[in-house]
Amino acid sequence: MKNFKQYLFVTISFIILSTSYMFAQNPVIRNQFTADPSARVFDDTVYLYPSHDILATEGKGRPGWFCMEDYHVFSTTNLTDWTDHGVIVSQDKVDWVNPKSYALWAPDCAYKNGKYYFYFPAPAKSTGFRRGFSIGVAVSDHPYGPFVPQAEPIKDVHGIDPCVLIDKDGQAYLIWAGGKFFIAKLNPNMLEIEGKPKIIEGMPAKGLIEGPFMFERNGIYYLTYPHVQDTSERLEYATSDNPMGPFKVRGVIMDATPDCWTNQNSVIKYKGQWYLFYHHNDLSPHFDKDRSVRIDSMFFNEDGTIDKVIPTLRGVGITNASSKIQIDRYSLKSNKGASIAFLDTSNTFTGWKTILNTPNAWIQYNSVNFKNRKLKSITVRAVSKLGGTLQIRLDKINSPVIATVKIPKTNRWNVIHSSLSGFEAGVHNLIVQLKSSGKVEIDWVKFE
Ligand code: FUB
Repeated sequence: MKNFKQYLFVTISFIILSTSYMFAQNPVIRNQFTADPSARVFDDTVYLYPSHDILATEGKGRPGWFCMEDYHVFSTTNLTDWTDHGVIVSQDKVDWVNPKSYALWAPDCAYKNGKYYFYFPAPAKSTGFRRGFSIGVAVSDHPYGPFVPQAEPIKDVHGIDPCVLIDKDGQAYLIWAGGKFFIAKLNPNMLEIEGKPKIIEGMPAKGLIEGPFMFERNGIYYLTYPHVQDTSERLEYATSDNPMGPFKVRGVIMDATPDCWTNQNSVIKYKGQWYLFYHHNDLSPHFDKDRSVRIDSMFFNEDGTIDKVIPTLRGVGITNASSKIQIDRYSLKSNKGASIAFLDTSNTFTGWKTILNTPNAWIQYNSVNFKNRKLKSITVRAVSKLGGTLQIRLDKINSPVIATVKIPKTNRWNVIHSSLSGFEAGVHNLIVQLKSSGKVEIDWVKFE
């Protein structure tokens, strides 16, 4: 009985402590830094297994470098509201991991025969940080854990950034990086490889460092990966008719950016749409080792080629009109007088604000669900030293005004309500325009 009570207490505390909701839009997780996203669909739910960047401090990691001591898992059924299920693996709970390494790099998770297998790279105690990484496995009955780590890493596998492909015939493959990309069949127990690793042929000779991801579509095997063509990583893809290769490089999925040296990726199809998960340093603009996961839609052409994905702040998913709409994650904005800034530069996790400071400046946030015809008012959280007037429109900048919001003259953030009328129920693009002179800063907008 005592054990049962203890079990109940631990389980309830786990649920209360670990279930918190994230914001929608890019970046998708805003309560911590997340990188190297491996997204997987299990039972119609999307699970996100990212790395977890933290800031190195004295005695904890190497200042100025990546620092990662554990992994969280997140889930969603609408790509908009994310639940953080808490820590699933941490370096101090894995026997073979060097406890001083703080280098739990890019992971992946796979489902096979009723179990979930979480693969993660880390420097082993036996080899030391400088001698390279091993790859370990933790096993669970559920995609959100608890995961039990194996006592030893996978034999004969040395490198980083594991990815698992389960082929149509059920055969599982482990793919990983180590200067080149490697592949090996996994044994049915998912804990050992069959034979020796094979180098994946056909890939660029230089600039291939990390992050391979493999999936199959219409009989074509796609290998997507970061590649340093010039000075930082861009995302490319290669294809083959066999997971073991050889592969042929086909093109660029996402251009490199100067702000964040790394990029990493995974690809899923969810509810009929393909999505690219990648990362950027949105919440840490001055230090690109603290990254954040983003999602954008990805499109295939009829011949199987992939269109380049243009990174957006808006991200994916439909936003409910009655939720706090973060219009700073905009789809479009006027060339003049509209900008974005952090609400609090000393704590970027508080998010961003929109600044409109020129008459007629506007910002547009796409795909808002106004299906509830009973919506009667708009609420805006805003501040304006001189006061100002906002006009709200749907879909087009010259469409009828559905609400006018007067922002009072004050130095304090205010929540202002105004009436709403004349809109058609449906999914619309929301436009917020400044109709006065003076500066208005907006945190969020919502409809009731
Ligand atoms: O997150 C640490 C390393 O940086 C990953 O393993 C790489 O893919 C790169 O994002």
